[in-house]
Amino acid sequence: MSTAIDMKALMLEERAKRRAAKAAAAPGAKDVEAGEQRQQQAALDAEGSALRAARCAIANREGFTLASTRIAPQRLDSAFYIGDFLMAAEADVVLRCLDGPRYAARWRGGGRRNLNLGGQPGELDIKEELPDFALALIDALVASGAFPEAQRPNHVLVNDYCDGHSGCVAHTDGPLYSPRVGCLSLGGPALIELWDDLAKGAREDESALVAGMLLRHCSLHVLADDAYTNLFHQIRDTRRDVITEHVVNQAAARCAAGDVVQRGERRLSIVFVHKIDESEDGM
Ligand SMILES: O=C(O)CCC(=O)C(=O)O
Repeated sequence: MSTAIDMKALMLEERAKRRAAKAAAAPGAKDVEAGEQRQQQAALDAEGSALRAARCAIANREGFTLASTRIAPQRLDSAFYIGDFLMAAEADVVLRCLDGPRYAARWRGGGRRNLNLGGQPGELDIKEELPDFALALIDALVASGAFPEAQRPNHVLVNDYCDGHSGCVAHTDGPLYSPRVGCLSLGGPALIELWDDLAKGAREDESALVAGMLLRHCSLHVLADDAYTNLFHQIRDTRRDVITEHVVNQAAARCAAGDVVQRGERRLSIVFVHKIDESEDGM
């Protein structure tokens, strides 16, 4: 048996150990990517906080009243359309925050994908704090009178219609929420229709079509009380919306009967509601 030390083998072994230690210490591609995403998210969070600190334009506008944006008398006295609820730069911040790394894995769906902020609709006790960019919008909704303080929105659903044609079937937003929904539109335009009879709506019987509203970039529409509870809203699956005399916000949305309005490549709606918890519904 030889007891001589194999110096070459020892040296090779030592080199291999050093190489392994160096590789373990060097950040891998995944770590670099995670680090970059953390930095990007921190920058977006700062933008969201700045948006909140600055208060959105609408919240600062003197003399603004929600009543002045009511779209029509009678059945629609509880529906409102505000064409310039946000400034374009404010909308950009909101879009960037929604497109940031924090939510990348949370979007669900395809042509119309969605994201819940503030827990799931059925969860009455709020499980998730809302981010600053959403709180900035909520502050503006309350400051503008779109929501009373007692019904401050605590749940946000974001729809991203990213295929240029998807819509949503006729529905009401249901009894889980206070009877008031505020919906901020970003991106391309779309026509929303309000029907007072679901079956007639499905048959396209226009006697049940109460109104249409063209929803433009940066606009807010609010459906409250009767319009929230009793009217069904839908957005057609189409690439072009036809403006008819039923469209009641023509002046505010800069359109006229007979126009055909092309959808954009992408439209987002940010839907604000106040989930009613047990202490509020008396159960
Ligand atoms: O996209 C919209 O403007 C409407 C969305 C909607 O009705 C909903 O998410 O319940």
